[in-house]
Amino acid sequence: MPDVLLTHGYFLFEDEKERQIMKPYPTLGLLYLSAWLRRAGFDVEILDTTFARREDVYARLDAGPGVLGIYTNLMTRQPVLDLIARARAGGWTVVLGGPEAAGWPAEYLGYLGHGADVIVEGEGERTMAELLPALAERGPHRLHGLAGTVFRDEDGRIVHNPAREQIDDLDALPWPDRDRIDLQRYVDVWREHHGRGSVNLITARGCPYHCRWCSHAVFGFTHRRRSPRSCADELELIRDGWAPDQVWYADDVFTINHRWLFEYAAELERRGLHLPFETISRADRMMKEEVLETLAKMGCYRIWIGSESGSRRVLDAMERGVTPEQVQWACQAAHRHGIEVGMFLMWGYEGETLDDIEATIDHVKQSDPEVFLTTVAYPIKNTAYYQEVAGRVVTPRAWAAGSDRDHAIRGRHSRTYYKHADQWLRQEVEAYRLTGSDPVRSSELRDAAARSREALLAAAGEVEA
Ligand code: B12
Ligand code: SF4
Repeated sequence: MPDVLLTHGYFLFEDEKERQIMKPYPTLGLLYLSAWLRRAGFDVEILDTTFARREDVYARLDAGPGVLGIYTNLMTRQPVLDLIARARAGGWTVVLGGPEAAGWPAEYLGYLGHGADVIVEGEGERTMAELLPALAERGPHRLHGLAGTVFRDEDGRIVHNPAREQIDDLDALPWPDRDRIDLQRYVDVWREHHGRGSVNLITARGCPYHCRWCSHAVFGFTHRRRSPRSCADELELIRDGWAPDQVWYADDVFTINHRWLFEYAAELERRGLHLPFETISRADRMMKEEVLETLAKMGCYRIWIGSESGSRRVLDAMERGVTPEQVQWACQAAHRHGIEVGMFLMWGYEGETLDDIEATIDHVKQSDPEVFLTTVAYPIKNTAYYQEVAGRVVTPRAWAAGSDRDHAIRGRHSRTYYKHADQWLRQEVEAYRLTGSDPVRSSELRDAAARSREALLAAAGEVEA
């Protein structure tokens, strides 16, 4: 039996939508954790659920108890709860980490009266390395003083230990244990479905910005970077080990530090290391031609920009710190350098009016992204947005059956309203794009957009629960 079995609750084949998207990546957090613990001398096994069936995972759990560590995020609550129940029934000690469990400690520790034993808040590496021997010596109910943990004492009371200090020097971290899972399968799935195999890596941890709806549960508001050399070394290892056609830098804001970006680009060039990639950033951290030029040279073929709204008023309410004009400039600059733009948009943030929706539609036309994804705002536990609307948050399902994504906000427009907003946006933008090339289709789409707008107005009286 290993000292710890690490797993997560993401089952790709169980989720119809995820199967359609078919862009799986392994959970880097677990791979980092494994690498750190193994270097410290622990025996670690990873049970990667992405391509697994539940029965196989249950069979592994039934094979004998030990310490089970589970990564949690807001999409995997139900499978994680099932894993906890199964593991506890089989005598496992269950430790949870990741952004979700930290937001709901009482629920995860108390689920059905036999929830998880310990929750690790924040970075997992150092906490877990202390926790494993502590569990062996003291058991799960006497962990007082073990920084970064939440647990139940012998009387069932929840004890929050002090926060764990973060790792200053990210270069001191061993690289993620990619060879302990079947990473090739991820690359192959990507290649089969999208023509290009892809691997994820991160060059930094944490984001110092304060967008009110964004979860900072793991890294707080810090920002720490790895050295360009270390990142380039890891990229070489990825290239040599799995030969992907591209990579995805899963950073929060890839272009946050321009000096680092230029140094990293120079390092890659010096080594002749050129792997196409996509990544995400903020428009205000892209406001230099040189940044886009550098990204293009490095192989960036698509940049995702968190645009959220075309209304300055709404962006200010979100404390986003970016203007629509900056986003438009960044999109145009990306296009000038042959980089595609992906855009994230959010409907229904506090205070959004019909004028703001119109502004967003206009903004998307001006920005002209190749792809844009929309979502209706949902307050994630422990964010500033959640605190602001907490009194109006309605959960349509029992906690164990839902997720933070289901959170409705009493008094806000209905989902139908936002569905019409979405159609209106898509039709209007497509009509605009086709104005010159296909005027007939463009005019049909404009009519459809007008009907969507009317449908939205008709639904304006309906509100969420
Ligand atoms: C990359 C990413 C994605 C990728 C893929 C995820 C993947 N498999 O890599 C994609 C684009 C698909 C994605 C989608 C979504 N994501 Co996302 N994503 C991220 C992002 C930017 C990086 C994840 C990462 O690699 N982090 C680096 C590693 C090192 O950190 P870590 O995973 O947190 O692990 C550390 C600790 O958590 C802890 N730890 C982790 N596991 C364990 C286990 C144990 C036992 C222990 C003790 C400790 C521990 O130790 C690790 C090392 O220190 C994070 C933000 C972030 N910076 O972390 C958001 C984030 C995880 N995503 C988030 C959200 C909301 C989503 C979506 C719901 C968005 C949407 N509207 O669709 C979807 C859900 C998708 C899904 N099916 O799960 C939220 C989650 C909030 C929450 N409370 O759960 C985050 C935190 C973003 C945010 N700031 O709000 N995401
Ligand atoms: S949304 Fe992006 S920029 Fe804003 S706080 Fe979150 S990670 Fe940082």
